[in-house]
Amino acid sequence: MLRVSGGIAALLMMISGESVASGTVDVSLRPILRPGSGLGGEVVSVEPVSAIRSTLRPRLRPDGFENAQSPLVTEVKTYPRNARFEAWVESFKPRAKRAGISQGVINSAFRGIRYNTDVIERDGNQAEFSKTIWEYLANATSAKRVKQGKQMLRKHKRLLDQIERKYGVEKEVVVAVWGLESFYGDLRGDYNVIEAMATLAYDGRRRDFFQKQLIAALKILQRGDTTASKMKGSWAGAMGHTQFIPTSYELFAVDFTGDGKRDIWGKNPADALASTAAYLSRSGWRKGMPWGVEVRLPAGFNRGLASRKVTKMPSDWAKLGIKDVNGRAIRDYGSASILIPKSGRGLALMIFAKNFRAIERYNAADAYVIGVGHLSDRLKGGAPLKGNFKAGERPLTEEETKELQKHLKRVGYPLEKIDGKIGPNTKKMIKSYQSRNGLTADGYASEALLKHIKRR
Ligand SMILES: [Ca+2]
Repeated sequence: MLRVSGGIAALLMMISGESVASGTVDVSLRPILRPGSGLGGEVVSVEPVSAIRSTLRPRLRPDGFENAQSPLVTEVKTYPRNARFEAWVESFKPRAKRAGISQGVINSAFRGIRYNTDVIERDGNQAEFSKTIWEYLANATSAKRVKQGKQMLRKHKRLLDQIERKYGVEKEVVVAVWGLESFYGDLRGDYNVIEAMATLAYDGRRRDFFQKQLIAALKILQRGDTTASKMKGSWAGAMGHTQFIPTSYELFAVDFTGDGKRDIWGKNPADALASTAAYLSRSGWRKGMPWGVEVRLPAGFNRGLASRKVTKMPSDWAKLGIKDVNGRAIRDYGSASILIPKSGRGLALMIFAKNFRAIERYNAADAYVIGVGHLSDRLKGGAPLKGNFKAGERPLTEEETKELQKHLKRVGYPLEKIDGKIGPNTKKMIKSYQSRNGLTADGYASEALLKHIKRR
């Protein structure tokens, strides 16, 4: 299972919050994986990806299983002054100056910023629960996200075609990242990035990391890409349409519109989408190669071969009986591994090293990579993943989850929202229902569970 950190803020994940070391999650990535948008999400932790333990973009979108659709924060809050924080800011200024930031930029960037208690609350709030890849995918490739993604492909066709030609990354992949990171620009975050980074650099759990982000953010202002007041992002500093953290921005952002500014924050998504394509391209993306293909494993398959360390050409995998879910041989696109995600329940994939890794650099959680990859396939008109389930084990779709929630309510559980999403609350109620009815209390929303509750 994916460990999801929820509550006001946190996703490490693959399912939203963007990684953990011991056992399941890479602890070092945790803070980074936190909810990028600050819009009220949860962070999901996923088991570490064997090959890559770090990522430049630590967040696991979509952030909010519970609150994915929460509105942008519009209210401007004023936080009380905090003398210690202000003293820290003063002590940080000479450091910024030594890093090459001008006094003028330093003065204007820090003017009026306060110790942001909301950021600290989000950083500290992590109610953990488990989510399977299927539950993550139900949200990542929800009907609404797929539909809106197709609309975006039409609306921005010219731009996306240009970006695809220039960077060699399929437009559906770029749009899938956009869809998971900010719901196509709807959830870009409304925190003052300098204030949020300074708060976390002063008082967070990863001070060194956020001090680097703060310096990088100041460099962005110094270069004139945007102004302090327009540099908005998530509480964890993920900025713009595709949620770049400042250090990733410094490495990969591009000016696609040609106005001299790399503007990933404004309404026009051109620079942000081109920056994402540039990021994937420079991370080794190969156009025309899949990120992964769902497979059926033959009976008696040696699961020890399902390892990132074991790579073969698809034709060699085919000799071991591995074909796609329709029984067809998979073309020799390149070297591939078999991935059976821990929380996947019936999911098996052939993953192509180059492209899987390129998405991993955006976020190392398996769930995230599969979410982006599968959403891109759906945007191309591909079919939902099928899985290979025993009777009754199939996970519920979004619509079926709504139905389950209605039944939970009917039998007396105080469910507030019928939203088709499995969040910590719904999961708790499922577990309670299961244990009261003598079922395995694993919180897993399966076809069999829906059947069971319908009979009640
Ligand atoms: Ca520009």
